[in-house]
Amino acid sequence: MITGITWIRPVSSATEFERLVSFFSALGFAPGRSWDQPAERAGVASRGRPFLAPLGNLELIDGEPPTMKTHLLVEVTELDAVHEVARRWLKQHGAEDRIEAAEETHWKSRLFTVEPIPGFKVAFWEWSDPLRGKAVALEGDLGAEGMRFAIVVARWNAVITERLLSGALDALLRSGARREQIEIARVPGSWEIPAAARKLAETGGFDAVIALGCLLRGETAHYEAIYNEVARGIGQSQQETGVPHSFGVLTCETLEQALDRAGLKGGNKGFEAAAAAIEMVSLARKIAGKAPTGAAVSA
Ligand code: DLZ
Repeated sequence: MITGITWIRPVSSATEFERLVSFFSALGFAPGRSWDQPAERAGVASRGRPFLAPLGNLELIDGEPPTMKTHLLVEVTELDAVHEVARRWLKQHGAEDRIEAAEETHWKSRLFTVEPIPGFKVAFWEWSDPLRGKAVALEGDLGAEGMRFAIVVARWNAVITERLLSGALDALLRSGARREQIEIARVPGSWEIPAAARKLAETGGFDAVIALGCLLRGETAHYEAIYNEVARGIGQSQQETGVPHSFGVLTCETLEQALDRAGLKGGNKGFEAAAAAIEMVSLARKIAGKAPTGAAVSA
């Protein structure tokens, strides 16, 4: 039984590797289970960073139309938003000229090609027919231009929470938020997050609140009680203020597990929480835009 396809893309240097990891992360690919093989085991050190997509397929092509000369073809929704993220990434890496404008194809879709590193072309495309290939659903985008965020970060286990904060800022700034539109509030521990989150939400000055903390079971008396209360408090603040709150409070058995989720093997949950916040603000705005005249939907 065939269960999946993995397209292996060897790279020629560590720099190229880091660049591609950065590029695909910026584009919003979900990270898979990464691996690092020490030299002692296989004679040469190696590492892998998989990126996941909901669907994959192998397509053999005869005749090779020009658009198929790329090395990787990625189907997306919101092509223009993806183009903008890719363009910004290239600008940051001094390679603005390695992206093409999106163009119509002969197969009822739009497509653009980008070259994150010389010689490696990736094409992103979307169906032109709005109902084809797209989820028939309201969905938030990942563009954060013009959005205002409050981040509440606990000082307890700062070695973890500072990493979550860096991840969250990275996600917001890379998605187009401006630093002056991000307020950071520090609280002693996770227990204090809900109260601060609520105060910030109630000011009306923020489109979303991002909660970052870290509870370690082994080191936290009444771990379950604290965790439940923190989760409940953040949820309650979200429901009662109507301001989206994203949940970036790690609950781990050990410090090692927490480190994995704060930027090592398990991605960065601060980054993910910030991305969720952006998406929810965008979704709220779309829902507000759909409301019939006179209906009260607050974004
Ligand atoms: C007291 C405490 C303990 C034991 N463990 C943690 C933890 O793992 N993570 C965390 O964010 N905070 C912890 N705290 C502190 C409480 O959240 C709170 O700040 C204090 O009890 C003061 O109210």
